[in-house]
Amino acid sequence: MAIERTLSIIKPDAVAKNVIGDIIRRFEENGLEVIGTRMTHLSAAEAGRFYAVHAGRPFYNDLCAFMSSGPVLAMVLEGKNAVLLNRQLMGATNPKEAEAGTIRAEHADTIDANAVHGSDSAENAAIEIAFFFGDLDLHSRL
Ligand code: IDP
Ligand code: MG
Repeated sequence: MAIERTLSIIKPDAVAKNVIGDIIRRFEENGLEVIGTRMTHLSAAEAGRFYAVHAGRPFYNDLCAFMSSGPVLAMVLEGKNAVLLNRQLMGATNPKEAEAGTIRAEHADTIDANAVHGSDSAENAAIEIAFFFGDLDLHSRL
């Protein structure tokens, strides 16, 4: 299994619920290391650029409005198989379909307010990490 990096975002709903610590604990307990963090409040335009891959989808405007509705915590996770492992810990996009014990099953209310973002491939992870972080912001302990 390759060592990978992936981007995680704790979305505005989970920040508002004060469950940042619970979410990061799940990453750490499953062998992922947090190598960079940044709390920010995206503008709608910034959220639109981050989710440009979804431009034109029916939920795009609501997604951009939601992602800019409050502060988020972006972080880079590093570890074995980090992209897929993070997706497994997150659970399905729709929390109603998320496996019990996953972050979305525990903390998400709706498909819009679904607690976390996670990169879906190593290629997209590199693009998404560069959206929030520069090389000097990342501190690998490998
Ligand atoms: P993901 O976050 O699990 O990778 P994506 O398909 O990449 O899911 O969609 C990005 C985000 O857009 C989702 O997390 C969710 O908040 C929102 N979204 C996706 N599909 C729908 C939908 O059918 N209705 C409303 N929002 C959606
Ligand atoms: Mg996605």
